[in-house]
Amino acid sequence: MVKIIDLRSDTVTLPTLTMREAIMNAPLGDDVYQEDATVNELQRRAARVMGKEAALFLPSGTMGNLTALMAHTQPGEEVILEEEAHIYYYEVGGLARVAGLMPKTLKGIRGHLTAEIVKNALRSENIHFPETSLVCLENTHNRAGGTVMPMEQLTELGEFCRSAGLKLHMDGARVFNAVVALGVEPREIAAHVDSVTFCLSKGMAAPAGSLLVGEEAFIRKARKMRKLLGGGMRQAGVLASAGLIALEEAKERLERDHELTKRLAEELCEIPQIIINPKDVETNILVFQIDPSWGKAEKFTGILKEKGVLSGDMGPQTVRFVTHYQVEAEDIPIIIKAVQEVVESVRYI
Ligand code: TLP
Repeated sequence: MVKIIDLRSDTVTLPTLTMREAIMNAPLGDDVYQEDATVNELQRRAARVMGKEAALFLPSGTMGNLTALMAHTQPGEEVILEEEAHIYYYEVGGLARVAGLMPKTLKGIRGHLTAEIVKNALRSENIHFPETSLVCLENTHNRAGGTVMPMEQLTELGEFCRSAGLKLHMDGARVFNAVVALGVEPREIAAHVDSVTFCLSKGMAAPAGSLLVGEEAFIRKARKMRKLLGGGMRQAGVLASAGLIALEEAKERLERDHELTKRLAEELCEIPQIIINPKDVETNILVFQIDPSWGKAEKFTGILKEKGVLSGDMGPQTVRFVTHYQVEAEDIPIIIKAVQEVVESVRYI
């Protein structure tokens, strides 16, 4: 049987053996009463790791972001986001439909906003304008290709938002990839923002769950918003137990994922019709272009799938490969060979 190599996303990761054991043995309770010892422990740990006062466990990154938006704002306010931010692009418009917010999108540098970009977009006080109350960042940035926000840029933006009275939320679904790539502590990143969401279910390999961290009063509000959204889970320690393991185990694994992605990029750039600069690859997401003379990304991913490699198309010419726990070093030559065959196959079609 041919092994399927799934590069569609790091969300496809399966839990490790230690996680499965932890799930079996987790002390449980009703988390809506805040009586699940494992959830409480995970929340304490997440807050400590991020250097914030409190944390809240949620079923998904999408709900974590929406909960944060609702806890930071009032309906009718304006929120500033990068134009390809996951919150804007991939969260079903929840910010408008559910939170009642008006998005203002700005183009970042490799997905990342700067203090200057935000400053130039702010409008003066005027009876005609909505209140702008929140700025959202994404670190690492998914659609930009797993790019890491440079620390200096983050520091400046954090300072600017504080001085302008704007709250700053980070969609840190893959913030641990940024931590590993930058060689910093998570709290050094979190220190510049009011809140961060991070996912346990991507490169961290837990089956489900995200955390939202911030100040105590903010998290209290967020807990109510999570309930409103239907995210108050009961014996959620079943999931949180795997999350606790993820926090301990993930760092080494993410480092390896980044190395594999780099190797993939270095080999892919040798293949005619594939446009990628390996220097642009910073973490576990690899975004590349297919030369239009070859055909469309959709055709490329379709033929690649027949060869046992699953990937995603992100635009007419854009393909995404994501490495993760279930991708092995020995898969790299298999992936490269499959891509070579796909590129060459077109001549015969
Ligand atoms: N991203 C998924 C898809 O939704 C596109 C993926 O395969 O990459 N923020 C960022 C930056 C994300 O990449 C994702 C998931 C989320 C939030 C949402 O997390 P979940 O899937 O847990 O709701």
